[in-house]
Amino acid sequence: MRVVATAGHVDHGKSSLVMALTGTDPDRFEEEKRRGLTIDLGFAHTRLPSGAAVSFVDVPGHVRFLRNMLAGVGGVDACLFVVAATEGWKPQSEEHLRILELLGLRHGVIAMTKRDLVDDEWSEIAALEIADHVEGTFLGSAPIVAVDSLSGTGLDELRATLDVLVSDTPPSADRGRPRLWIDRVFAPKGSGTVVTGTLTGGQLHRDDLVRIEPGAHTARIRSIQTLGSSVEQIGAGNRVALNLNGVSHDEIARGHAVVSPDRWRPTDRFDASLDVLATLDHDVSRRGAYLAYIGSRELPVKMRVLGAEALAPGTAGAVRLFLPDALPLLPGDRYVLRESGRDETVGGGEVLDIAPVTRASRARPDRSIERVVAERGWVDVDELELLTGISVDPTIGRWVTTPGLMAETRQRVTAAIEQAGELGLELAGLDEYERAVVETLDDVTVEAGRARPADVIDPFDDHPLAAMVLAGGFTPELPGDVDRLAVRELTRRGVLVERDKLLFHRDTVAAAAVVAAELLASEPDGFTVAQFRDRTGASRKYALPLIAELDARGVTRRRDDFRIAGPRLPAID
Ligand SMILES: Nc1nc2c(ncn2[C@@H]2O[C@H](COP(=O)(O)OP(=O)(O)OP(=O)(O)O)[C@@H](O)[C@H]2O)c(=O)[nH]1
Ligand SMILES: [Mg+2]
Repeated sequence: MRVVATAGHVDHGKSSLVMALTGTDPDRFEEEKRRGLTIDLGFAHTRLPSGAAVSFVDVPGHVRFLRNMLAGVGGVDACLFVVAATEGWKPQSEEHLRILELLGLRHGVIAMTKRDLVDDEWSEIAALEIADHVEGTFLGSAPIVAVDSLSGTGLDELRATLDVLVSDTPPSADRGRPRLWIDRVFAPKGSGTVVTGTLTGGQLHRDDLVRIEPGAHTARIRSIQTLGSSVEQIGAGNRVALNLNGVSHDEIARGHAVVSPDRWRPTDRFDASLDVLATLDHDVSRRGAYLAYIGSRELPVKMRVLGAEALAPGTAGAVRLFLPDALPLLPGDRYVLRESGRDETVGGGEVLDIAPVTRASRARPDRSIERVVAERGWVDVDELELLTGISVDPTIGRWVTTPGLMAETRQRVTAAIEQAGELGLELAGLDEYERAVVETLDDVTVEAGRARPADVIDPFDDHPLAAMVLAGGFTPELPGDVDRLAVRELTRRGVLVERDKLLFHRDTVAAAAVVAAELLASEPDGFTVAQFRDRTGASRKYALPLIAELDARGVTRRRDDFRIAGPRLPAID
């Protein structure tokens, strides 16, 4: 499906045309019908001659309801631009076109309505005039179809033109990151909360858990409707109604967004490009009360121009916007900026950085991932994806960094390890990314939580005490004046194991585990301490602590007076 928004000056026939094309009157409210004026968004859908489905979002043309128009056009794929042949190009024809351009819209057709009210010559002139106004914009080569929505003249041609538009407009991209900007909220009696909107970015399924921002409300999708029928799942680029469980209709409103949980990082500030409209008669600076329009949301923002005091009409620059609450945004999202005092559209642009870390005086935002990484030094890959919407391969471990920083960190860590010498460098004292770097160093050995140069032999590896304990096998004897410091270091490294005031070498414990496995091979129901003792030749004094160590390691488990296999029992051939 493609979602197409109407656009154009008040009374030029947008709603009448949607009605003529779909059979549905998009003016939903009694007041709209009575006054013949669209106030809020309307929705209708139809199938084109090719069978392709198209959904219309019908917007109001009156300047007083511009905010509703703005709420309707975020997320649409294309536009049906309406100009009445009788009146020609008018202020909101111009403003709507500017807004659609600022939102990055690329596709559309032009309907010249009220063809029946003018003669042929006027019609020709009116069409030329429209072509003049759209020249150089995304509608520059759009077909202009003359119609009379009341009698139906020209509608077949318009339908055929819409079919071409639909096939020329790429489907809304699926980035595995669904987001639905809510444009309506209902609370039908006895059945949860229903929200509608244009789904972009990914799919939603019945029973999915979703989050609603701002506020991080969690809800479950009870059912999904599109084109008037229920579906199990729905993809990007569709008009969708969701029935939600777990969130009350008074907690959410137009402008909130339904998103997949944990795939978004809501933010209350972002850096963005700002294209200032050439028609503005003053510079744009931080002074002024601004409203930003993003998705279906209108919100008051504070603004800072980056790298300049002000931006002149017709120029482009960068700004930092501060929002009153946190929205799920990504680089590439478009916004429109209006000044509420003067009630005029100032410009708009593209979100560049949803979590700026550089001071505003020095920030030079763009969409490059390299900049995001360079500004942070080391970034977790998942974090980077939340920040940019793009998944990249980690440089090392689960970290992304710049080649320069990688080389510098390798150098620094290598130097620290060399300096630590024989005892080694304690890894617990390093940052997580530094530990990841240690693992890539060739001439470094890591043992018992310490890293040391590979050519340095661990003085504790063949410590005389360890050798003595090992030589004692299952019945190690120790001198009375044992070096406690050495014992502590050797047990900390796992070379020796201390139990019931006895010391065993780790190789002896491993041998005991093999004995246990052998015993269990012939006694699958379990073996006794006596059997273990006979097999190892160790007295109870040694056998009991050894078995206790095996139990503690999960090699064996105790059941009554027997030992049975534990999860870590070694395999024997
Ligand atoms: N004769 C004639 N009248 C038309 C045509 N299209 C619309 N009208 C009339 O023009 C008036 C305005 O039409 P709407 O469809 O409400 O205009 P709109 O653009 O939706 O207006 P807003 O939504 O308020 O901006 C109505 O009285 C329509 O009957 C047309 O093609 N021919
Ligand atoms: Mg209307």
